[in-house]
Amino acid sequence: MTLHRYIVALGSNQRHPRHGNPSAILWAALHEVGRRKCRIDAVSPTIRSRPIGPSQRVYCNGAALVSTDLEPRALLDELQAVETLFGRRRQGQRWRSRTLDLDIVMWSGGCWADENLMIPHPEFRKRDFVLGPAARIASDWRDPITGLTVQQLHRRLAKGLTRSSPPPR
Ligand code: A4P
Ligand code: MG
Repeated sequence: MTLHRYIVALGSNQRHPRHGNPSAILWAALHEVGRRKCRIDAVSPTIRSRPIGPSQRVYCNGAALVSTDLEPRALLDELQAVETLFGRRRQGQRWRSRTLDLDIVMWSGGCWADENLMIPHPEFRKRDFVLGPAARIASDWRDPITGLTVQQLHRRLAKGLTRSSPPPR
């Protein structure tokens, strides 16, 4: 049995009737992930970020380091089950408001690509709301595509060397 390590990005921009505001949702969701064959090794502080895409509501974002023997597809199934448990509806517009989004950013196995899953997450290098939190817990992880560390990617984005969105007002 091999133990794999993952960076998981968390996002929410909608209240949940029981768990409350987006920040509380992220913490409750991590607790739930931790009950599903996953160990939560580190959690970043959460941040508020301006929405990318059609939704108008500010997001709460964070990142976690997860250890598990689950392969990427099996972990994605668990993460999507947690999203559903937290009231996420998948039908309709892409990037609509959501109570919970759990994305796999990177894993210790390098690259993964099939019809349902791509690792590293194809957008993560452009997203301050992913790189900022990830840099707090996994700064020296190396992107297998560019060869740059999370911290280097974050600095490049901050210097405007990668296309990004502005921080929230
Ligand atoms: N999928 C492929 N690769 C991955 C991966 N590495 N991790 C597939 C997770 N899922 C992956 O995702 C659609 C499909 O992507 C999944 O079924 C899976 O098979 P989804 O979560 O169902 O739908 P989505 O989230 O609306 O689409 P997508 O493309 O994942 O959107 P993103 O990239 O998650 O962006 N603005 C701010 N400030 N903060 C945010 O967190 N998030 C989004 C959503 C838009 N704007 C945002 C934020
Ligand atoms: Mg997603």
